[in-house]
Amino acid sequence: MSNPESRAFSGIQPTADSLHLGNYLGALVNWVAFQDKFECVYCVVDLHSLTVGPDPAAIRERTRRTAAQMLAVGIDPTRSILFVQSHVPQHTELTWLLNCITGFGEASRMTQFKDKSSRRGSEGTTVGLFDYPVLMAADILLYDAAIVPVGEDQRQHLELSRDLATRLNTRYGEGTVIVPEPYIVAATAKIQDLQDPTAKMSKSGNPGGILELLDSPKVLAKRIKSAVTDGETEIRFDPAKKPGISNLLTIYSALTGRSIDAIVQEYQGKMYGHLKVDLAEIVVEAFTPIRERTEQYLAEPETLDAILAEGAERAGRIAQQVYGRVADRFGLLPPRRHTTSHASA
Ligand code: ATP
Ligand code: LTN
Repeated sequence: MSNPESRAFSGIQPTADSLHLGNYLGALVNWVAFQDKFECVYCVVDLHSLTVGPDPAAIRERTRRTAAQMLAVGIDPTRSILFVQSHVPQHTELTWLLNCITGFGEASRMTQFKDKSSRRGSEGTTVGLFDYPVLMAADILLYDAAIVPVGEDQRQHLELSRDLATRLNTRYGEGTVIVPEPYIVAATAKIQDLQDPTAKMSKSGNPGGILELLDSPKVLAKRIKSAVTDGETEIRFDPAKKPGISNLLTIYSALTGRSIDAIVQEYQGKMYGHLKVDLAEIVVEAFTPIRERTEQYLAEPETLDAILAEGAERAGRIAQQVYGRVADRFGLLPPRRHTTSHASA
């Protein structure tokens, strides 16, 4: 493998049938661009999704669908490694080692855990949910990743990964693992819910408020046309006072590469409806090829599974080596290959 100093790692949970515009602009677009600069490792983190407990058929289906959409947006399996987390057993093995150096209090301070566990109550909260950020740290450290592109919501988890990496290097010697740097995508990539533009567009949000990559053109157009705006008529970028229109302008700008100022200029004196019709066309144009490519991959599950198998093999080679190094420093006796057979002697 080439220079690990320039390796990037990121992961996405297979928790929905379709990814949405927020995932696309906030994560995937960057992941695709990263391929020109780094050696990239991208993972469908199915083990993480078990913490929300979907049914087995759904998780299997969504794992394939998520991978298919990653390929469809331009993750190139000849340049990057694309694989499924549970196919590489070292993720859970390294998690155990990291568990043993993670403070209980430290893990208890994770805000995502606090939010989710307070909603579920202590009986509904699993040890898996508590351990989620440690598994995430294992994902990253296992590939000697130097850079991790994630959304703002993952900043605290990344900080824990860095703390654990530093602790490993202090306790077990420099070079045990690489301390990863987060790459938090710019604020403009934060996409809001179309029905409630003060909340982020989210899988678990309002179904009418999200634009899914796999939605039909008709549904996409309908959702944009019914996006919540405001009682004024002026098209202007002002996220505090005009969150709905500002969100539509952000989407327009991100998908066309044009500046918000130029777009505002163009729509001066025009009605909201006009902006929405044009934006619907832009979104449909951007999503249609992605939907079609995804459908092709899903129609050929053997091809998709072969790509994931190759990805797991390549990922496994790195993971095995890094895990071996860390386990050795922890003092675990390395397993030796069995050469002479005592059993048959
Ligand atoms: P949920 O909110 O249901 O937990 P999600 O829709 O936020 O799920 P994740 O799987 O948590 O999706 O996120 C995958 C990636 O997409 C992350 O890097 C996250 O930061 C990014 N992302 C998710 N929603 C948005 C959004 N509205 N705008 C920008 N980026 C987003
Ligand atoms: N927690 C992340 C998904 C995730 C991840 C990772 C991201 C799991 N492991 C490793 C970056 C690196 C999320 O919910 N977006």
